[in-house]
Amino acid sequence: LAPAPWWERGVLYQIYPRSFQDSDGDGVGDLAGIERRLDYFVDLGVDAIWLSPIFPSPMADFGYDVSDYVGVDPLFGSLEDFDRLLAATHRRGLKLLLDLVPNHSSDRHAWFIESRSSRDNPKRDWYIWRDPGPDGGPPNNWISDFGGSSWEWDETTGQYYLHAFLKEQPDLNWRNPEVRAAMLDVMRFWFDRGVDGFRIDVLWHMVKAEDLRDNPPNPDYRPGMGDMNRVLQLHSTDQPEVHEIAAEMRSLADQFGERLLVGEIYLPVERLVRYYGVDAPGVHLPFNFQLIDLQWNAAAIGEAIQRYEEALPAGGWPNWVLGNHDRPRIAAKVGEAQARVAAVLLLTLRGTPTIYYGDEIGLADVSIPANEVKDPRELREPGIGLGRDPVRTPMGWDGSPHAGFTSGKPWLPLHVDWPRRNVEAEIANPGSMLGLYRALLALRRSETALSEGGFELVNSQDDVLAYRRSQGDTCIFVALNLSGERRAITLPSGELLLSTIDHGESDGSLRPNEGIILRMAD
Ligand code: TEU
Repeated sequence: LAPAPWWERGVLYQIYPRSFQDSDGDGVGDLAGIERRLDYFVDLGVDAIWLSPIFPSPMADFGYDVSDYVGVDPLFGSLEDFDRLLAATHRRGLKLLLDLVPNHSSDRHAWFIESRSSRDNPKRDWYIWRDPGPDGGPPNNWISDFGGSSWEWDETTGQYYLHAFLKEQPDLNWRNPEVRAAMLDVMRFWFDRGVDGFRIDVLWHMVKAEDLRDNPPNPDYRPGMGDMNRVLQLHSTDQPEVHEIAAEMRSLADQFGERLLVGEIYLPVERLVRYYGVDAPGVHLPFNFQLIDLQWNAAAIGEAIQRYEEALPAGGWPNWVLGNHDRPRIAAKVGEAQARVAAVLLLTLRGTPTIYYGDEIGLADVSIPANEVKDPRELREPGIGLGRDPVRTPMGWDGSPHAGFTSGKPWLPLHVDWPRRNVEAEIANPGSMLGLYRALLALRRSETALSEGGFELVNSQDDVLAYRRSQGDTCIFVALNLSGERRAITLPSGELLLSTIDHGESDGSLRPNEGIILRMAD
């Protein structure tokens, strides 16, 4: 049997580069800063780092608006800095993934500047241009993820262009073969440099229904849900042809050996798993956001795990994640004590886990004073909780000013408890969140049943999630109390390997917010 590829055994770690480590005092993290922290990942025990976009960008959406796909924004460094970071990453046996944003470019990208210059420009059809609808307004009722119509009127050429996100992020026309070829060249450029793979931004958005017909209204829409939810994104996303693109990207990646493609896809599981490949292999890991989206409840999570495992196609490898730069942090969602249980869940389920930077020190959402808000999403629809700044605040490293993140003024405020919630302080305290993550990652490495073994759900009732992970003669038992109260449970006999709380004498029950891992006696 061939050994499993690195990304099946490994653990991914997402870095939001603006907020990880600054090296030049401008208050914004950069590549040289990340390079300085590489040993942190080795000590933590993760296998790969994924960088949110580092390409040149006007930063209307903090790098998810790319104006040059084959460079590095000066804010983060240079291409030379990147090569140095990549080499240093590889020297430590770590992998590095970039965040490709192929659905849309910046409106300042040379392609779009050409495209909007005239109706007969050769790049006109690289983006999605349409005449006004019958009433003289936008061509259809599609709504941007950041609120308002998805269409922006362009005075010069008298047409509208489509943007699923900000108007500064025009959607590329992936039905145009030149666009496909250009973006595959971009991937080739980075693969040639040695990048180990990509997280692909909004993969499910990349192809739209050819006739651009209206989306149906959302029957569950209530004011306060965010403007984008007024209609269902039925015709603007998840079109059959998107799988051809995923397959093209995959076949390119495969030419470079063991490179990884992770697709960002927010869809129900049955549609999500199609991104493993329909007629040909698709992405290796269609991101599984269920732990982010679901209610934190043993029955719901147990059912979701089962459904997901059953829905996986042959050879499809699962993956799990608790948070990212768009969604509330796990510690904010379930509280700090329960976030420890969540960490055990993430790192003991079957599948590749992704850790969002800062979750391992127990960072929660940081409230941002109104006059310091940076996220365009919050600025467009203020006050309904869509803002993402709270989950993008600087990492806390030590007790020095600004927690060692920067010598200047951090671009977003630090969490208030940084003097004790920081890497240095938590390393000194094995009972800390970081201590727990390190113990879990070490255990996952030594007990291969946890990374490679089979999965069997044992219980998901009465707030307790329990399951077995087994490989050969080894059987690991995981029991998680998802409530803040004591819960009775029949524990198998075996050796206790880990508990989320300092374990006293076991009385055969789980204490409030307790998660345990034991190796079953044979
Ligand atoms: O996010 C895509 C995206 O659609 C999410 O905002 C999603 O709608 C939401 O979390 C689901 O409830 C990606 C990036 O991660 C995000 O930062 C960018 O702003 C966006 O694409 C545009 O590139």
